[in-house]
Amino acid sequence: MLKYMSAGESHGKGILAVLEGVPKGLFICENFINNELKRRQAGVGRGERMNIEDDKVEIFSGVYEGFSTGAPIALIVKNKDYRQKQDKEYCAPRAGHADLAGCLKYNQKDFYTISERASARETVSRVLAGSVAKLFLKELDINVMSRIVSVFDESDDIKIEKLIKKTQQDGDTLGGIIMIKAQNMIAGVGSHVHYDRKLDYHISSHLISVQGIKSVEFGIGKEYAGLLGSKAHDSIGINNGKIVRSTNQCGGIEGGISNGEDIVISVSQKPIPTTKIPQNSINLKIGEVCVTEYVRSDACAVHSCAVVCESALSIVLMQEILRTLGGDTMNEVRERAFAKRRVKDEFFGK
Ligand code: EPS
Repeated sequence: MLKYMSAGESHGKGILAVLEGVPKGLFICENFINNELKRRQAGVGRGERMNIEDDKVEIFSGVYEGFSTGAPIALIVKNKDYRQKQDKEYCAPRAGHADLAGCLKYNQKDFYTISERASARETVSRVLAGSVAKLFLKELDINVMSRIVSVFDESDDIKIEKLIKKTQQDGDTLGGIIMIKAQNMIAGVGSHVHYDRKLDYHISSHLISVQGIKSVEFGIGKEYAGLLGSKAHDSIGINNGKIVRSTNQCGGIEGGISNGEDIVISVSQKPIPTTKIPQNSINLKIGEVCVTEYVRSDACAVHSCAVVCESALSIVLMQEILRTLGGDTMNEVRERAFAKRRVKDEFFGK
């Protein structure tokens, strides 16, 4: 079973990812990981921090001569903007951020340590682990990608860019909708037998845990609610002796199990709570109303979030494929994946 843990604070020494359960013999391509980290840093609307950082992976453990050894893989990105001491007080919580809820949880009046961990800088860890998962999926010919559907009320790329730049100048922030897809998925991953073995249970819980994500939809998602049962589902047919589906409205998962179609998911990201425009708050130390103080942030992180969501989906797919197939080495996993694919491809014989 694959296990993933993240650690690190936004302005601490760095961000870490630990992956336990990676089969032996997976090629861990450092250039690929660094390229994914670069993709996460890019995108219009990003704040000044991205001009400071140049995220690069340090492979700490679990890799020998470029290949996974079967031991836990620890990956580190060191923060350039590492600050040892904070004299400032952080007492005016931002609505929509973890500031207030975190202070109530720990009964503290300064939210510095809360926001340090809640920060979207943590998504570096998702991309570190997600890059390894993507390399694993590529070995099984599964490709994970994403696309920006919309930002605020715009869906045209050029208009989106203009809108983000204008909003950034105005001191406000934006969210949007992202579509994520896994192509050439193996059928039969996940299970209908228990809630916590359903593939969509794992995918949705990972994606909703990405900073700012407020909804996760599979296939046509909430559009289902407005359709008749006779029109809503992807009819089952046969062509040249192979099972075919007319459409993929369900997004590749039925009954918690992958059905072999592409996995298609849409997520929405809320606008970032840190705005240059001051917002109403209260000073937690003195108990009086005040306005929020601006701290450096992004105006829009939808493009970056798309890369993070690809990573989150990849981690879950790797985890659930390994749960279904098992295997100590990549050779074993490849053989079992091939055998699993044959079930659908040769369902009615060759
Ligand atoms: C981020 C790093 C952070 C923020 C942003 C994402 O750096 P800093 O706080 O030093 O500017 O730019 O985090 C948030 C949007 C947030 O809400 O915390 C990153 O590396 O992606």
